[in-house]
Amino acid sequence: MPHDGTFFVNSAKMNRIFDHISDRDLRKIAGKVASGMRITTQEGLILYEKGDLPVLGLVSSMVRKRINGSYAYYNRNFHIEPGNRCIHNCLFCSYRKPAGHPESWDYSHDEIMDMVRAFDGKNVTEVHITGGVHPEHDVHYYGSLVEKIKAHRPALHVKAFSAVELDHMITLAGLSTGEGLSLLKKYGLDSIPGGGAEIFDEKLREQICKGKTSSESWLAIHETAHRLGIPSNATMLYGHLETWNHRIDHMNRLRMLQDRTGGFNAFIPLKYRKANNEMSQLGEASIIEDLRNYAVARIFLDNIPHIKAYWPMTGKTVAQLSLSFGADDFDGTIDDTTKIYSMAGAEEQNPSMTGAEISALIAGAGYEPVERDSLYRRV
Ligand code: V47
Repeated sequence: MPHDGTFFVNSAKMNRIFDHISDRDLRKIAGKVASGMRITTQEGLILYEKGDLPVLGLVSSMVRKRINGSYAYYNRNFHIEPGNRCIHNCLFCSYRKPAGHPESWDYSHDEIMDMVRAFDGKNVTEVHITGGVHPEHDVHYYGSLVEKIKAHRPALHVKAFSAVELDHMITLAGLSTGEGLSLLKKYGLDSIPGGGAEIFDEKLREQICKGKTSSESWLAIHETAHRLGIPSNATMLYGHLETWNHRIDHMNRLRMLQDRTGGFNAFIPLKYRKANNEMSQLGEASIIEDLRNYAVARIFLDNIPHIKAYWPMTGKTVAQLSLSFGADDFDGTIDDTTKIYSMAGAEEQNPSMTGAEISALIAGAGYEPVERDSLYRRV
């Protein structure tokens, strides 16, 4: 992990800078973070309640620099979304369509393999596979898909299936979580994306995605994966009905799990996007709140190495700005292969960037672009 250690050595100097923070609580938290201490849930809440952009930018950048130096990462990836039929009916979702709907799709293994072959000869390193929770397809069905992809392109990292998809496909086959994940690992699954976490508070979850995989199960699936040597990501859907307390509670459950396993690579705040779903009346969080949220996440989650600004969801400019509020990862080149956020009204209707374009955005914000693989090793 690159870091120059100056934050510890120069903490007296930092404390002089902190004298300019007028709020006493924020000044105390800044000092604590500068000396490398973990903040409490109460202090996390204070950051949300009182932290303005300059203070949160300063404090989150200390943590960012300690963990990731001035590097900002990206990879060369593409997505496959096998289908958008789903057994769940989450109110925030613009993606799910019933079978027979003009906007619904359900690709066969052959069709999916054609999508994989379309990248033959292109230097992508990762495929990200997620979709709706199909009523009938079990872990053997998806495992054999992973096996075919790996047989065709062994070096391609397969990051696939949110915990919610895993929950259903493994249960359908009558297996335990450990058995199902071991099977998928044998077939070639390399890591698990962070979707389906939404917001862990049980009451709120009941309101926005009733009946979906519980918070406890989501966490248990990731914990089991980590213990089997399968790393994963974690997300948080924000900017809907939740309070700052709910966000801190969500991140605290992730921080506790990460203390036990160390298996999370990245945390990805996902801003609720309002188009074409049943919560549109709520509107969307402001860009200022997006940046504040990246910063609090970076400060609070001191044990998750990377904070991802998922640009197809944020848009390019907010992703670029977020690098000064704790984020250090842009996700990847995407190549116009995902519809989840375009269907929910994101600015990027056909998300696609070259490595050079991402590098230019990163350099333009004053950071050093690093092409990474899926495990954050330099390519
Ligand atoms: O779980 C769905 C979210 C997630 C909306 O691990 C919405 O690298 C906002 O998890 N507004 C799926 N968010 C996407 C996901 C993801 C994306 C990029 C990278 C990684 C990774 C994971 O999308 C869902 C849900 O929380 N979502 N609808 C919406 N209207």
